[in-house]
Amino acid sequence: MNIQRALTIAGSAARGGAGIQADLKTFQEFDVFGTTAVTAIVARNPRTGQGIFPQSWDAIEAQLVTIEDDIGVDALKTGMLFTKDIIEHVSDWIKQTTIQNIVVDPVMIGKMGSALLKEDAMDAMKNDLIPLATIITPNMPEASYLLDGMELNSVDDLKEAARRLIELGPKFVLVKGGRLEGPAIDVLYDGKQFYLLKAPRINTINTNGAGCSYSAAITAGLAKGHTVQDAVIEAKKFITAAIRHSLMFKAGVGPTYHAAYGKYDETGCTVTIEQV
Ligand code: PXL
Repeated sequence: MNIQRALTIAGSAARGGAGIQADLKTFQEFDVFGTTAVTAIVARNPRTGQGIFPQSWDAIEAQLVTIEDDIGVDALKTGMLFTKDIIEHVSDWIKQTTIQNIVVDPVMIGKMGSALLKEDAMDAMKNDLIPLATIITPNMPEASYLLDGMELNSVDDLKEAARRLIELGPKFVLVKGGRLEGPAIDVLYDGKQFYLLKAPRINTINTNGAGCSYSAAITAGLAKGHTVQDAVIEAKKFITAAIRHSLMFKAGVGPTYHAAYGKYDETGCTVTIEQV
């Protein structure tokens, strides 16, 4: 059987809705074989305090080498990398591979409030990792941090942020407008052309892991050889269904439901993509 392979280099989110766990569940939904390099273990709740346990570079490298030698990689994504040291090592590792499809989700703060990137790691994110990316997928706070505090309040601001972020060197920028009011609009930019992706807004607070899952869905599409535009449209439909059917268990911000698209949400949603 011929199946494409997607690697996630990210943190383990014990609650199951974000991080590595979200990525693997998403890869499975897209019929892509998922592999993982865990950068840190995150288990944060009111009783565990910060609850972040970074892994040594030796441990991360061992995972990457095993995956590279034994399985192979058609596309990879990065999620929580946490430290400058990990970002620098991961960037160096990517450079010595021939992997072409690289999704960088510049994870900074989790919806459960965890600081998932150290402050002194921002320069390495901007200068070492982002230039290697096929696409970066910041949400509004992340775009703002990457752009020295630029304020984002409108779709025009998302476009301006994308214009500035493309200067860092990725091939595509997807700035996600989830925090605006009205429909859920994301801006995709390739340095020449803007595409607006529009989906209905779903009113729920249970969106833990939505960004991880969205970027994992894009990674799966790229692994299958889809264009970036096609991968992003499909991923937007997937994440909209996952948010529409999001879950609430005992406490905290609930996770999105990765199995929703196409199973419990037959029609998905209408995502329009408009060249502007
Ligand atoms: O959703 C951001 C995120 C990324 N990675 C890990 C996380 C979270 C949020 O909870 O735990 C490991």
